Amino acid sequence: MVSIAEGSGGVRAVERCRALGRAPYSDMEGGLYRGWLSPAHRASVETLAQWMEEAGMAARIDGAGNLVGTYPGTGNGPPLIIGSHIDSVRDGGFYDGPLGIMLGVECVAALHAQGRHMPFPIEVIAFGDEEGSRFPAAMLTSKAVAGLLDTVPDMADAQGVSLAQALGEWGLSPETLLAARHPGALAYLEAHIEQGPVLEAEGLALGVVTGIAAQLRYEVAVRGLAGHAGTSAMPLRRDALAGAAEMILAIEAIARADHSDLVATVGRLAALPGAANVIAGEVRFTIDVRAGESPRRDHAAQAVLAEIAAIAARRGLSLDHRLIHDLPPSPCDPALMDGLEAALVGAGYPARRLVSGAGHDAMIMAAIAPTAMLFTRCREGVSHNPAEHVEEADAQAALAVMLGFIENLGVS
Ligand code: HGY
Ligand code: MN
Ligand code: MN
Ligand code: MN
Repeated sequence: MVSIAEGSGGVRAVERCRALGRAPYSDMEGGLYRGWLSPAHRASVETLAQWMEEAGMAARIDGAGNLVGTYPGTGNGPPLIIGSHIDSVRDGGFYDGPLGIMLGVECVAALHAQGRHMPFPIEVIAFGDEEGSRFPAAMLTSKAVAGLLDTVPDMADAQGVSLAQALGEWGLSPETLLAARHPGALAYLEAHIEQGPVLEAEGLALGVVTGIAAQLRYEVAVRGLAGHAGTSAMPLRRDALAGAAEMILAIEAIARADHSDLVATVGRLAALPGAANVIAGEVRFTIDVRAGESPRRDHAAQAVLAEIAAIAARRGLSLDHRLIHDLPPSPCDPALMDGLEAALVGAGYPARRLVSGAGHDAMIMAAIAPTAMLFTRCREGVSHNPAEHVEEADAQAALAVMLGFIENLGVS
């Protein structure tokens, strides 16, 4: 049994998340932001590669800009992949993504410290794009690894930098992105902060994820008539921002009325031209709809689209929407869930299974491997926020359970 010194790897994993989170970034004044292929991503990967090599791994950048650490096994079969994402939302927290990567590195460091190798290789992958916070698509780098990308979307970031150009700055290209497909894995394990309040509310450090909710995400454009704020009589206006405001409240009302795990969010909005004395002629916003099953997700999305179209018609506005993200629910593997739960109970923690409302790279990696996810407690359920917080002791507990899981996998 791989034992870990008390208060070691888990504490270091949290400290390293904080260190990465505080490193100076050129992408954004103030809050933490690591966009895929940005200077901040590059700085993080260089640091992370050193930590991987200290843990006994060989580290390399794949064709998608992911950092892949490899630790050999006594056999050369398909590897256990332990991964999560290194990118962040804008003004995000330190742990969403990096915690799962650092704990993967600590698993290997514990094995390496004892000169141990499992019957299978272990790979730790830091995915470069899970959040979709730089380019208008998400999970592109785990999709590349899972072989789910047929073409590379022609898209640019908010500064007009194209994805092809950003790849080129790393010596990569759309061709290397498409070629980043992984040959296949024994299993995929992702440790992640829960990003919700359940474990904390029940006084639990850890939970085993049963599955990940289905997601739909749209970009919407509402167009009216820009006009003078002082001379345009109210009844004659076609105010795109007032219309968007009514739509956003309608979206919220539809989700609230469902009284289920259905959630709908408008997280990004831009009003154009954005001057105080000009009636907004155009508003662009996003809609994110999620539920545990696809039919309820789809039904709610259709209700939302119908309602905002009715509001646009009433107000003399035009409306366009574009689907930019569509993920079905992703169940975790029953045998791996049992293995994770056995390791949890074996380490002295109560078994608790829960669904993930947040999306994860595990949804994508399920295309090439059975998946398992381990949640750590999240203070006050706050995430996608600089106040996001993980306790070192919970990270230490997660590490002990992950090592137990790896042992179980090694003998299974
Ligand atoms: O949106 C999500 O659920 C994840 O944080 N990408
Ligand atoms: Mn995440
Ligand atoms: Mn996230
Ligand atoms: Mn994720």
